[in-house]
Amino acid sequence: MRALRGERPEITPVWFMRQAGRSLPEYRALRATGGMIDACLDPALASEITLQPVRRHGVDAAIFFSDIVVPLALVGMEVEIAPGRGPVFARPLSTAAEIARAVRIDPALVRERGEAVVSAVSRTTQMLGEVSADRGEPLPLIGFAGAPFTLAAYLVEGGPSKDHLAARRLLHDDPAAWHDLTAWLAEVSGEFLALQVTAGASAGQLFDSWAGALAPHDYREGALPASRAALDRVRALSPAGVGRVPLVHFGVGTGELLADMASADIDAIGVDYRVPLDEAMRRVGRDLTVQGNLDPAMLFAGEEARTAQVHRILEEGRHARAHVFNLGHGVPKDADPDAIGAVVRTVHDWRAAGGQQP
Ligand code: 1CP
Repeated sequence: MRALRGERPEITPVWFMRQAGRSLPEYRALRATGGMIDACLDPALASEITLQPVRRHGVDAAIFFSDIVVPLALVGMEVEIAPGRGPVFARPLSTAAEIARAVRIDPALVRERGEAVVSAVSRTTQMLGEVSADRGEPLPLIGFAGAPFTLAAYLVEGGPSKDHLAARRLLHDDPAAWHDLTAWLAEVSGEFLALQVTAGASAGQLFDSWAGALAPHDYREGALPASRAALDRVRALSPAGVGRVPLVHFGVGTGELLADMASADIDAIGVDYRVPLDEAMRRVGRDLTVQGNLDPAMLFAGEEARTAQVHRILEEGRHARAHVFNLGHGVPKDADPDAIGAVVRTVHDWRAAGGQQP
């Protein structure tokens, strides 16, 4: 939390996107039966899964076990997370008429029907307090939501796609429908993140995983305004001062978008593995904390190569006011959990190994 707020703690903190999930045998055991969305809305299961990587890897934060499409399920959209594939919608929003109908759904339903999310978050923060009783301060829970563009990419297409062509097409073909859709998604997703923060999450991350599919101009016109609106929904809860909830903005393939993404009211910028952190901060051009950015493929490399890359990234992270170590995208499902734990130790031992001299 101190790093997100801009201090530089003696030890660089580390967590991993997708640290909970299929890379862990204990996760696979718990998730052997039942659908993914049902699991997200089961407070006992969701809190236990959130804690699994904390216990195993010794990371410095938990990320709430849920999914970016959960708020859409809460407002009544028929969505399933197909194993090995991702979110699939029974009725994609591919026409202006379908969009016009969908955006009449009241985003407040996320809060009204989100009791399971509230209960999962408060259960999780309580469990985190217990596992970190000897740390002086409780381990933070990071809440999250999907950015409107990334959610629209699934909704318009009806499921995962490689190039998000249907969404990009709608953006150009019917800017008014696109605007209505993303403005509505900003409220739905902002409400989901606000719900987690109100229930006790310490920080929030907006995932715009597929923003890198957009040219900078289209990102600025067609995606950023709705992302700002989603973040502002959370910011309105704790505008400034000690109660300010740090917000992280992350996307993949966003080398050309970093300055625009950083222009939102955020505390940290998440950088994928394609841009070195020092170069990323040059592009950001303002004083933010940086988060990232080990190539997830390095989890499959030999120890020597992996350690060298972790050290390089820690050095590059010194160009920002503070650094939160992470991967450049999520943990791959077949990653070796021991490699993840080894990265945590390398990050935590870096100062002792001669890095970050005063
Ligand atoms: O049944 C399963 O185990 C399915 C795998 C899985 C898991 C573990 C999915 C399906 N979602 C999740 C949880 C999840 N999703 C988390 C939890 C916590 C953690 O990080 O440990 C988070 C933060 C997400 C967010 C999410 N879902 C994103 C943004 C992050 C990213 O990876 O870019 C996206 C794009 C999704 C959609 C999604 N959900 C699941 C899959 C396989 C996908 C991606 C599909 C695609 O490639 O389009």
